[in-house]
Amino acid sequence: MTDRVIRIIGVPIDLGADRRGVDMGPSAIRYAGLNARLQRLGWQVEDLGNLNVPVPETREIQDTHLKYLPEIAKVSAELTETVAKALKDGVVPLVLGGDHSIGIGSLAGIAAAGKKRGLIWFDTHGDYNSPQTTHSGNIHGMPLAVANGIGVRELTEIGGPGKKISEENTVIIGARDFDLDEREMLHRSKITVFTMSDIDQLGMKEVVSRGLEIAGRGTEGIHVSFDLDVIDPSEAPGVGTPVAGGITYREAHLAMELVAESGLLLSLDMAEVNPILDTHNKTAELAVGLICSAFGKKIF
Ligand code: B3U
Ligand code: MN
Ligand code: MN
Repeated sequence: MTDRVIRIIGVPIDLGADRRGVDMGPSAIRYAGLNARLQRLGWQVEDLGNLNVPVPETREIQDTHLKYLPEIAKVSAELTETVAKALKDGVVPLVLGGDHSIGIGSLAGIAAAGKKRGLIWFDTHGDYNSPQTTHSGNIHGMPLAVANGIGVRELTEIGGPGKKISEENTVIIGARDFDLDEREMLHRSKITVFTMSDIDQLGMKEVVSRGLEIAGRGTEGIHVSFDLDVIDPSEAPGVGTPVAGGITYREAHLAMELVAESGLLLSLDMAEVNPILDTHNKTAELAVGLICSAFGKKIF
């Protein structure tokens, strides 16, 4: 693995979420020792620093169904180019959020680079809202829908027209909180959803194995987009929107270890770390631990 390079791309954005604080996620994750820990695993690390993201105080909300749309569209377009370039350069993009609107640029970048990849989306939420179904108007509740061509053109056409994911190769794991119409839309899609109930019944190992099989079928590999709020708030308190009943610390690591073992992982997002709600950087440290597990760290 020593010849392989991870390129870190920080996106300090909280415009897609109601609560301020996730803009500090990239800083907290780096502070938790990300770069050195990846190097110790034998990776070469190139840290690009952070993309330029405006702060909400300097902007006004124009559309309450799509808060900060122009700003998020601009950041997403820049992220799209940065991810596409990383893939063309043959390195592994690691995108640090920031709120989960970062998924728009990551997936558009992968598609723009001409890669057919499966997707595993670890999240409490479906992130499958449209401007019509959203209750919050927050774009971090929409990135998966946007990637599937649902929503306004300012977002869906970033990186070129058309869908950025293949529904048949897309899997959500850990879901437990949907908006009603969002749930309906997901039911109508070909996206596979493994809820917390599925994890309770089947176990994380089986759920991730099935997920990898679905995401890996006929693709060159997979992208993993990991929203830290999928983990139970008792173990990951520092997230934008904590919801009780999440996966455990060990289940999260098991999932990442299985992803690493599959050899399919080609790019990764880590989203929604909120240092303001965290205790002693616990959630950011967990994020780094999970990134390391995904990139090959073994206990023994
Ligand atoms: N579905 C809700 C809640 C939510 C989505 N993503 C997060 N929260 N982090 C919404 O606002 O769309
Ligand atoms: Mn999310
Ligand atoms: Mn979430």
